[in-house]
Amino acid sequence: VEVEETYIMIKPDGVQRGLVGEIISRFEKKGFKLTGLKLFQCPKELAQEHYKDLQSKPFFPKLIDYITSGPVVCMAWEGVGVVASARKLIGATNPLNAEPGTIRGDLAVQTGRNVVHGSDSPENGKREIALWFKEGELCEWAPVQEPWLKE
Ligand code: YYY
Ligand code: MG
Repeated sequence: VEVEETYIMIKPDGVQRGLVGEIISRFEKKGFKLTGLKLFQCPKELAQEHYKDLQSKPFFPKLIDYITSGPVVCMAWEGVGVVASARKLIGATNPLNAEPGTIRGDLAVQTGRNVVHGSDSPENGKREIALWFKEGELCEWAPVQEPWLKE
């Protein structure tokens, strides 16, 4: 498994419910590297571009209203196998099917209020980070804990 990048976003319900610290800490404690972080009010056009693969779904308009209903927390995370691992930490799309111990399993009840987004492939990780972050908003840095995370 390679070093990958993933785009993680705390959705407006996660921000409104005061879950920002709790959600960030799950990725931080796991040992992934944070390379980008901001609070952001997302314009409609960006939400539509982000979810363009779901354009034809009946829930698309509702999804766009939800994502643009308040500030979101945009994050870029880096690490070995981070894309699939972050999806595991997040849990199933429908929080009622998400395992206890996952973010959605522990903190949410409805698909339309599932508190967090995670990229579904390394390609989409790169695409989404480029979409949500500008040049200069990402940091390349070496965490001091690195030798204690990698053999
Ligand atoms: O990647 P993930 O967020 O787990 O699910 P997707 O199938 O990519 O759908 C994106 C987003 O759309 C989901 O997090 C909530 C919303 N949604 C919905 O409101 N109703 C559905 N039946 C399916 C998805
Ligand atoms: Mg998805």
